[in-house]
Amino acid sequence: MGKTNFSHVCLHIYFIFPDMGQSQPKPEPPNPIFIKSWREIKWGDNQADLEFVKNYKPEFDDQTLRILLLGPEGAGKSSFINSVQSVLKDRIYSQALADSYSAATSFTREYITYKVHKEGKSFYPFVFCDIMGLSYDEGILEDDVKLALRGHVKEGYKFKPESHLPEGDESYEQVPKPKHKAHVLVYVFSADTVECTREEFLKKTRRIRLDASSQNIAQIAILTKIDNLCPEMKEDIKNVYILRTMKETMEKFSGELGIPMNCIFPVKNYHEEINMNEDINSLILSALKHIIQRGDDYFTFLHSRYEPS
Ligand SMILES: Nc1nc2c(ncn2[C@@H]2O[C@H](COP(=O)(O)OP(=O)(O)OP(=O)(O)O)[C@@H](O)[C@H]2O)c(=O)[nH]1
Ligand SMILES: [Mg+2]
Repeated sequence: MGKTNFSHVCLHIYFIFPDMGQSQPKPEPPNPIFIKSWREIKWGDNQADLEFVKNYKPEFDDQTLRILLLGPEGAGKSSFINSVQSVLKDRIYSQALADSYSAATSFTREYITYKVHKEGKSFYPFVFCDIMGLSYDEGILEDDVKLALRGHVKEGYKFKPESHLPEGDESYEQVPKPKHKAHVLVYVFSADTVECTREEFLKKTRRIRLDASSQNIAQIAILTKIDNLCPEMKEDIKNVYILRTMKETMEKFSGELGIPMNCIFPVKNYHEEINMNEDINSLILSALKHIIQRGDDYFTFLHSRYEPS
């Protein structure tokens, strides 16, 4: 009794001043919200990308890039078409009807091709084909997507979830012209539901992907609704390439559909805004530029193929 217990005193001091003595490196939290920026984007500086799109001309005369959008019901396909038009017109534009009611069934049912107006009587050399949404049980049939890719579906055809467009139907194009075939297939998925995409649905999409690949059609994916992914993104979409959750979502999507990461582009569509926003434009233009470049590569491929005489 009365003796000072040295180790007891040290322990006491340690609890009061835990950092005393040699400083320990602080361990990283296991799942940091932010990571190192991994894709370069010049926020708000859109002039170069805008010029690229405005000056784009296919090398081979008379060609128009046909961009077919495919994705789940309510993923934002029609909204993406509107967003592209808005960026190019520099004002909110909504030609393709988007639905704000529910995503239970596809709002877009017809096969509609949207030209993008440039100035005067001229149009951009690319068009967007909006089709009915894909679903694991209803929605557009896999066979109808394959027909659309090959240019067999005539403008205005109303897709039926119960039966595919039969050969001989008045909406069936017997001998499609090359310009009616899809040159780029764009998968449109909503970033906030990628996690819960059902296996049946993924299988269907993978089969379509294989079919498109067998025809060498260029393929790109866009992930919409990034603003719904997490509060940090809602606050500022410039966080897109530093948020861990966004990268993980893209990696998951890439793994499940076999689409390389450098073909996946996160976007936020214009859906509630009444004014243009340069950051939203940056992401839309980044996606659009890559869609055009991929499509153009496909044109080059078509023209450089060896044709036995
Ligand atoms: N928060 C948010 N909502 C979006 C975004 N894009 C689209 N939406 C909303 O999502 C809903 C569905 O959008 P649509 O463009 O109609 O989707 P769709 O893929 O064309 O749907 P279907 O034609 O039914 O297959 C609408 O209420 C849009 O306003 C986005 O980037 N962020
Ligand atoms: Mg639609």
